Amino acid sequence: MTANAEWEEYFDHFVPPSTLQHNQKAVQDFASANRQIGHDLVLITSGGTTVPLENNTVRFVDNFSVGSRGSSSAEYFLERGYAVIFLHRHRSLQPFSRHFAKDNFLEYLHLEQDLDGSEKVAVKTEMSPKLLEVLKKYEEVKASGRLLLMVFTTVSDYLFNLRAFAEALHPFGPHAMFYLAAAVSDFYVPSSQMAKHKIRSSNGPLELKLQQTPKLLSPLVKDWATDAFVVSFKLETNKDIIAACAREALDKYKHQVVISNVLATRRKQVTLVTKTEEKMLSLSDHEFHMGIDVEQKIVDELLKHHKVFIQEKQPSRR
Ligand code: PAZ
Repeated sequence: MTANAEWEEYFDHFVPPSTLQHNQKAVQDFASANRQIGHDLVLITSGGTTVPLENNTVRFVDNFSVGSRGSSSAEYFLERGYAVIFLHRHRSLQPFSRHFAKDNFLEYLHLEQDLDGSEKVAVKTEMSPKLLEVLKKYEEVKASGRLLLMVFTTVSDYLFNLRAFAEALHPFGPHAMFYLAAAVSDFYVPSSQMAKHKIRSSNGPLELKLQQTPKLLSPLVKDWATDAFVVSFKLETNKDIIAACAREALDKYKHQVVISNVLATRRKQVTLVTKTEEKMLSLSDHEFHMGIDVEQKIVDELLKHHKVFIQEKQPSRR
């Protein structure tokens, strides 16, 4: 079966999200407005996908991804002047608010008495500097109109959105980057084979047979986003096979960059793989403890590649 036929069959199994057209238009408008004022574009995908087991979903298969990579990268792309479409798993980490995700926000606040004796909520003095720093950046980004948030939950919603957004970004050719950090399920249950209602435990043990999700890089590179700069991520748990897996993906799909990472060390070290080079990007222990994000290094390295890519695609504008 061709990649295209596989995809048509996949999409036939699912109902598109009701917001799809509206969201596609929002991406189109956002991208046009930002390109008009010279911003390059990046579509970041972030977080894990769910695979529902029932149409009225109570149970689903999930994965570990919390959206650290995507949300942190979004901040660095914004800092470097990009306009960011942040397609993320509902309730996963988001740029800026990620800095407080592990905290109980009530611990940032206390009660104060106004002059008239009434109570009001105020920020604790010791919490103020961190809040102020992040809030300032967040407000600036909001005012600049360079961040568009979009959500998904299930693997099929993710794929419908990705295809629609890739089509919306197609007119912007090499100025659009795809930064595919989401952990997308390789398996799914076709909706025709899903139970309509909550599966009853009284029926005994549950046997599941999941179908294989077609690889999205193939149609993305060949059909949906033919002129864009595409960066995929490859995660493995076995460090001995990661380099070969990343190279294999690049050879197979012929996109621009694979970023490989190993589950246990992903916060400190990744390898950026292109047709001609392999470059390890890592944090020293000191950098890690200072709270530096490896995503800063990833984004800075990618921007160099993206710049060259744009120049090569549009030599007359050099
Ligand atoms: O979301 P997170 O920060 O917890 O994890 C990031 C990641 C490991 C999901 C990402 O770096 C990645 O490798 N994504 C692609 C996974 C894959 O499909 O191989």
